[in-house]
Amino acid sequence: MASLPSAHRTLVMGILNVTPDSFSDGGRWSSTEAAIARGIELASDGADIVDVGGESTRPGAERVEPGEEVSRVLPVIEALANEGIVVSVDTMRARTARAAVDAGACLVNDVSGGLADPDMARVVAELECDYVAMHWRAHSKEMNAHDHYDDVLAEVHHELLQRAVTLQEAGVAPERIIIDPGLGFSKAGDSNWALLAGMDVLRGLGPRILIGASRKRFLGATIGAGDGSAPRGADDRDDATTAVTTLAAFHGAWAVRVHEPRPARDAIAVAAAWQNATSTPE
Ligand code: PMM
Repeated sequence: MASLPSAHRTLVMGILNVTPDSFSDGGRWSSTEAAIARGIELASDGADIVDVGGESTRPGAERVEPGEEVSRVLPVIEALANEGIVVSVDTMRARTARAAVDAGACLVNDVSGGLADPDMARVVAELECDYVAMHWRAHSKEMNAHDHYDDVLAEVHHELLQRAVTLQEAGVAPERIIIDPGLGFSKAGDSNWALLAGMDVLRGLGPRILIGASRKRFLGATIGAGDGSAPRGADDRDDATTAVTTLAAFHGAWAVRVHEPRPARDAIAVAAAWQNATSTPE
């Protein structure tokens, strides 16, 4: 199995949705050939990891049949892994995770943090692979009904801690777990900013934090609404995404999950240069 690159800087996870209906790139890479070509392009644009998903998680999305999910992602994962590309699988299903790791994926990215499939924790423990535990409360159809918090940072921290404990009880090694606050998943507008600002608190759960802000709605609301204008559409949120990447890298994120790796790599280089100059004055 390929392994994750070492993290001497914030890593870039490139998004590859092999779906007809994801919110920003749905349908663009839904054929196997187009998806493989895009995966190779993501890697040559600077993605350290290519994250292959076969099920849309946009709010309101219907679930895809397990067999359909596997047939979307497996040939793509196999082809990219054969090219020497480091691949993760974006799935909530233990069976898909196992098939993906057998096909060459080295990281399971589970937006449900193990809540959607009771077999996930055990299977990940058996596979001995790295695992992203994202904060999640409900499937896409109901997620917006679960976005109330009295103290979003404290509650997300608490719920992620519960996930980490359950995963470890099932045998997942603590150093395998990557924590993700789940921006946009049962989170309305400002809750996302509170979680980004609280990254240091979340790091108490584990040293590796993954941030997935790319093109998300809360960015569109922030950059569009400031002057009273309408929120920006998903196709006009890349500069805001890059701004988040810069700040996330500056604050020590392990990785960012993005649609466009090139500006992310530039942002990470800038943040690192700033940080190095700050910590080692001449
Ligand atoms: N967001 C989406 C899908 N998968 N995985 C992780 N770990 N973190 C995220 O924030 C995340 C994810 C939804 O975004 P997309 O439709 O652009 O992939």
